[in-house]
Amino acid sequence: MVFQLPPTVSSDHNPVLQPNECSSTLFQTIAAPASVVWALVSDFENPQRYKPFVRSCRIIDGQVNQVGCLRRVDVASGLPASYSIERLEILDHDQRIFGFSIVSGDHRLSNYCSIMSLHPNGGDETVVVETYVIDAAEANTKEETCVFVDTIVKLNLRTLSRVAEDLAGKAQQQV
Ligand code: A8S
Repeated sequence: MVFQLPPTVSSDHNPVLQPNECSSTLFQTIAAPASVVWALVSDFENPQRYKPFVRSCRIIDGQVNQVGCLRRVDVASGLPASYSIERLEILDHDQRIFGFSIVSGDHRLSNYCSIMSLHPNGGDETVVVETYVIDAAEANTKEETCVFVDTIVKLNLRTLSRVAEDLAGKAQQQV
């Protein structure tokens, strides 16, 4: 069955782009209830729960999980960057929409912002949709920038799927 994006979030995943920006939308189906996936995604202070490159994270400004708060994310060695400062932009528990932007760091990603929405898909399955927008990196084409970011986001989504499915499996065993 083809997944249909609900009209309420359709504009979030179809951004209007400036000439220097590029964007991509990725989908991940997860065999776990949306509540389990949302608990992981909405925990702004703990991206390391499902982002394998994140080594540690802490809130450096504002109140945890309040829109506008900032986190400092330290990433694993071997990457072309060591840290990133990120702002919580959207946290909608009713519609299960989460958005953040990257405001600084020692990486080359400029004006990155991402929005994720979760969609129960019958049974205990969830479809996660993530759309990001970013400026084409200096000295790179839009395609090169998107290939780099797609690789990271796909890995995050696959890990999210595995962690959520593990949690859901464990939850079932306890019943
Ligand atoms: C996310 C998405 C991205 C994270 C990128 C694109 C990053 O954490 C990594 C390597 C970099 O070069 C940039 O959802 C940065 O986290 C893994 C440090 C920001």
